Amino acid sequence: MSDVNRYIDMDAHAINSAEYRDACKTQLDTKGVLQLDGFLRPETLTQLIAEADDAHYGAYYTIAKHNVYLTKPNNDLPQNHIFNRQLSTSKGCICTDQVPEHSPLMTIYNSAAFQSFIAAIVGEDALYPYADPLSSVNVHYANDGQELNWHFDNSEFAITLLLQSPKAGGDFEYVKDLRDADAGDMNYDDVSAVVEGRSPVEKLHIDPGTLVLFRGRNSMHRVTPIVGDTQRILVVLAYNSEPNIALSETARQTFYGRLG
Ligand SMILES: O=C(O)CCC(=O)C(=O)O
Ligand SMILES: [Fe+2]
Repeated sequence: MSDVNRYIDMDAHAINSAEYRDACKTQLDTKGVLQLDGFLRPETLTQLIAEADDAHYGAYYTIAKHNVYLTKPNNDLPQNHIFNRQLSTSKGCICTDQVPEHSPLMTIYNSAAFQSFIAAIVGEDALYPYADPLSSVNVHYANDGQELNWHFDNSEFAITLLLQSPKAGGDFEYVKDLRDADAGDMNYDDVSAVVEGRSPVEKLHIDPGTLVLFRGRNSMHRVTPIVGDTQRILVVLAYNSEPNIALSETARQTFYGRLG
């Protein structure tokens, strides 16, 4: 059994099969999200939760104010314009250099089979890790009352692995293709309607062990406030389509509280 097959349930998820890759790509393209239930084997999940619990003492917690576009305010627009509306996000995070070297997370992240599977689905020739020591593999922790507010990601796509669900709340909600970043279309009206709760959104029902891949650059998303004393724990695996790219110093300082 290959190393990665020890951790990923490759009977249920034939990541090396062209047919399976096609089906996953179709799901991502039509729904904006690919959800693979039971991606991690149960033993892997148990091990990863234990590792995440052990590393939690070193988590960096932030409360950030941001607009949905994750940009600076524009003083030419009114303060109450959706572009300038400040939302609040709070969570804790550990970085790649705090994940144990022999963790299944690193094996999965560095696996040629896994990278080739993801590249095929998102339509890239190859994927590369971040050049800085922090940004490739992150573990997020969210406690009672904490939430990840509405936003569009800077990166084209994101991969998450849910390790632990809270008792209630902590739901991933999204609206597919709400803007067109490349065309410069911010879609203020529809974005306002979603943020103000006037427009329907999609909600994912995810159990621990599930892989989610989504195109967050144009699909606005959030995680609703956690309810209860069980932490939501989630892994984010991040790649670039070019080698030697580091996350910006501003972003590292904001999200991780350090540069390296
Ligand atoms: O916590 C999640 O499920 C989503 C994470 C996310 O949107 C992000 O890190 O930008
Ligand atoms: Fe996001």
